Amino acid sequence: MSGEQDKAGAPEGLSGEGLRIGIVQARWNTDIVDRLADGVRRGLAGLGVTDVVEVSVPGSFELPMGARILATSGQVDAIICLGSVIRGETSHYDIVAGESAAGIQEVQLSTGVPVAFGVLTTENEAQALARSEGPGGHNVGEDTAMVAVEMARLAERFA
Ligand code: DLZ
Repeated sequence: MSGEQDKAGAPEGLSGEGLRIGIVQARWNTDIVDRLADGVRRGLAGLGVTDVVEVSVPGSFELPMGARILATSGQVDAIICLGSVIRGETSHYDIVAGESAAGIQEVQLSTGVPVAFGVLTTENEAQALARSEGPGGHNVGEDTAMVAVEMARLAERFA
């Protein structure tokens, strides 16, 4: 089982000042996704990011397309995709979760714009709530803020 000790820590002195970060948010399970977005905003603010562009898409399946639109616009340094896919009674869960993850990876590799994966894929709502907590708690959105800033800085260094 994974715990806090498995999380990547922030590199020394990481700062997001001057970066523009895009957030693409799915509108399925909005109660959970809104909590993730709060975590992202907290994380970005803590790293000094003040320039944030926020858009939404219907569901997690559309996150890769939303990310591609932002990535190819040339207007953002990194993107964070947020969604919550909760297992139901059909195989839809696997399709939506798998396509979302594969599509997001494809967008960042093909465009060169970092895209952080902030999509919760859980068995139930309780698991999703436990990963989208308020200040001081576990919030995957907050983690992705650090990922987006770190990867934007890496891309910038070798541009
Ligand atoms: C259809 C669907 C289902 C069953 N479950 C979810 C989910 O748990 N989380 C989510 O973000 N989206 C879900 N969707 C919607 C798909 O992502 C997509 O929006 C539709 O299939 C239309 O393309």
